Amino acid sequence: MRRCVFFLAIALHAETGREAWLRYSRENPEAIPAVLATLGDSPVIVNARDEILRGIRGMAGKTLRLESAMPRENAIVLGTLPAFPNLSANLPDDAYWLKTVHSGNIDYTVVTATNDRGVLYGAFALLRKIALGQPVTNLDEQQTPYAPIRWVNQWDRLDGTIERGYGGRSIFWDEGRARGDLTRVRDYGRLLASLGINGCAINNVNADKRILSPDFFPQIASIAAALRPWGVKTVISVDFGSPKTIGGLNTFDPLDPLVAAWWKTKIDELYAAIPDLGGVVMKADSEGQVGPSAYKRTHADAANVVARALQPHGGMIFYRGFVYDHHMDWNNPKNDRARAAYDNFVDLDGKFDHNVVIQIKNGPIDFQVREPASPLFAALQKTNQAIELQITQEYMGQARHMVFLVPQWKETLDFDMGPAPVKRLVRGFIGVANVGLDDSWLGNHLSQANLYGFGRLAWNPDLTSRQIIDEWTQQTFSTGRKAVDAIAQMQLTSWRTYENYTGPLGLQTLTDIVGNHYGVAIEASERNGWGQWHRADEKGVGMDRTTATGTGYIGQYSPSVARMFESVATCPDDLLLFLHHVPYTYKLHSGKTVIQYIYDSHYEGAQAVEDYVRDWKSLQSQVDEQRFAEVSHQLEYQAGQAQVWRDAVNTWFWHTSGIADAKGRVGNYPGRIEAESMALDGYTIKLVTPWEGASGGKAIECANERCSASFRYEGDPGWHTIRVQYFDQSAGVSHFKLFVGSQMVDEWSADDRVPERRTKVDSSSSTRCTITGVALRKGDEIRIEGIPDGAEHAAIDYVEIR
Ligand code: GCW
Repeated sequence: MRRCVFFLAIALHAETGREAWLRYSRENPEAIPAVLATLGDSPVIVNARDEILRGIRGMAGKTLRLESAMPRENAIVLGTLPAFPNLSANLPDDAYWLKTVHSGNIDYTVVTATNDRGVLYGAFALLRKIALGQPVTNLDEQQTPYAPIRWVNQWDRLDGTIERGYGGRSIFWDEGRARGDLTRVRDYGRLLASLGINGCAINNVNADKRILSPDFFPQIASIAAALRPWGVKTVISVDFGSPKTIGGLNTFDPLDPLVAAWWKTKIDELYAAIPDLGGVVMKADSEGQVGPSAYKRTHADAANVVARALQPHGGMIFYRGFVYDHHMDWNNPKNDRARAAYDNFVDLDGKFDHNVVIQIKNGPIDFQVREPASPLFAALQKTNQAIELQITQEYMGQARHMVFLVPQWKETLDFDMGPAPVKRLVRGFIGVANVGLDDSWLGNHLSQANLYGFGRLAWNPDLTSRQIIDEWTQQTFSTGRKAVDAIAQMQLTSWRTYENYTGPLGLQTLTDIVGNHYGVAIEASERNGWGQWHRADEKGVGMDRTTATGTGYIGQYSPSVARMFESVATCPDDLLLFLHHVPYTYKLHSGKTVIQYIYDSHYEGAQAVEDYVRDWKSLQSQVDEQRFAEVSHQLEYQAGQAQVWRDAVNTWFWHTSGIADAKGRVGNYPGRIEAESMALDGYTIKLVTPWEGASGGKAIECANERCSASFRYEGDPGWHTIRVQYFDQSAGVSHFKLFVGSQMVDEWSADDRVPERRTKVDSSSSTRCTITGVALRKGDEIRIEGIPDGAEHAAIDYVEIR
């Protein structure tokens, strides 16, 4: 049975996406020597050798001859610096040097570094050059990674599920144990190494206490063994309450000598099993995780007790700055979650041991579509800090929406905090990656660009977004100009587009923050303790975070930044409602009112996604068949979702503000026929909550074996497109048939893979089927038949005819 996807024939061969940007498919690279010599035999160097072998075979169709000494002919030569007595350089760890060495009439392409990992990075860099069509004959290039710490975090649970993971189940864990088959972990190590990422936390920061029980140590060791040959250090997340929960002590007070001794013994045992463990990540006193507040101790006390146990082994602790109270009193206008990280940590500056790194999310709330840079970055001056960026798209469309995050990350990294831009204040880059077993790793081929971009930025944050996306496209899809330009245009505008149809002007992602963080639910953030408030009411909108009349959050920035944010005259429009409460009629710098901007941006955003569908379709001949079809499906779905968001947000603000759209679009949908207004046979009308999640606040549901809904077509005769907006929950696979008169023109199943907890009839499950080229005459009867399955009741929102 067909899914509702347009599927076009004739295309290039199929690819699954599993090779990501390491497909090595370019043809006819320039002259390549016939020999690959490897001076050294560590597992990391051997991987570097095998990668070059594989890459050249893929790109040139040639199998290099392997040698283990300097040959007397042109060759690629791999090894650390001591293997080349005539070469000297002062390279920090992980840096590499690509150098063409002429010796008589022989040319050696030398890939060297101080450490093995640097050689591996150099090998990937050489292959990237070839893949990008850059010259490799006269090389002299040294590259040093910007940040020494370039890690990813996985929020994988030991049962194999992933918190906020959209690419399938865990590659590390299954049913409470490390997987026996760690092939995908090795493949992941390879992807990470190709970007220069050197550490990976393998379990959720909401840590399962069992990870520190002895029977897990061999399991962690098996994962570490899979990552090690790629130069990726294994890291684990640990629970601060462990001394009590698994240690059997009656306390986890960090200042209790018994607790300190427990951590020391435990960490010693851990290092006995995994001698090169990178360290640990800790989330304490946050979202239900226990922490030092239980004993009125500080975060420095908590971090340092573990740091001291790690110190003899060279391990580090990444202590998360994401600490806030999620039971805050909503009625107190001075309360503000955005203040929390700074308020919790600023007085502790200088009190952390040298192997503690405070891991700080880019913004003060939680990976929203737009936030200012966290004020904590400038506040900590005597403390190591790392920036935490979220690759997995939790609030950013959960990989069902294309949102390329590099432009967002760069905006934060480049933001001048007063003392310096954020990127100069951090020595580590942490990306919450959450890849899974799906071939696409992240749930969407286009989302792979975020993992790629994270790694490239951690290596060099001065790369431009355009450079990054072009590199990525050329390696991942095609080197053709048309594809490169079209994909750049799509990806580079995708963040703004997503912001436009979700929450512009600093409103944050107007999503269901107490539920799945996916669908639209504008009031979900209000009247609760979670503190993601936007305080929209009938008079105005926005959080007053000024020092003059608001929560004082703006005062956490250095004077120059605070001055800019405090005054509405100088506050950037993009952050206006994050920092100020204004009436809907307030005029932005463009002269447009806030309310009209909300309306316009939502129409622009939804239209932009329709354009992406069109632009992607134009690439059919440039991209392999499978990925072309999968991305087509994803974008078509996204276009439907963008319209749901557009209508929900706009109607909500129209009802709340009482101010109509000056362009007359909101509440007026030409060609739309609400399901609840159709002639229903078996179907019953259902009120949808929140009401803005369905057009007209209502849908129809079928409680029988089959139901139908029909209406007469009253428009102009001719060829038309019919869009059926229906609900695809995860509870079953309903079936739909569309008839014009007595003729069935299409049928499809509601079997799209929807992420967990899309169980209700609401905006999260809302989706559409587009049927093009239908001939209609005035008076035609259009009928949809719905056949429910299990708990899924073939619900329908509306039909739109264009
Ligand atoms: O964004 C929130 C997520 C939680 C996550 C938490 C965190 C792992 O909704 O799922 O928990 O952030 O970063 O700790």
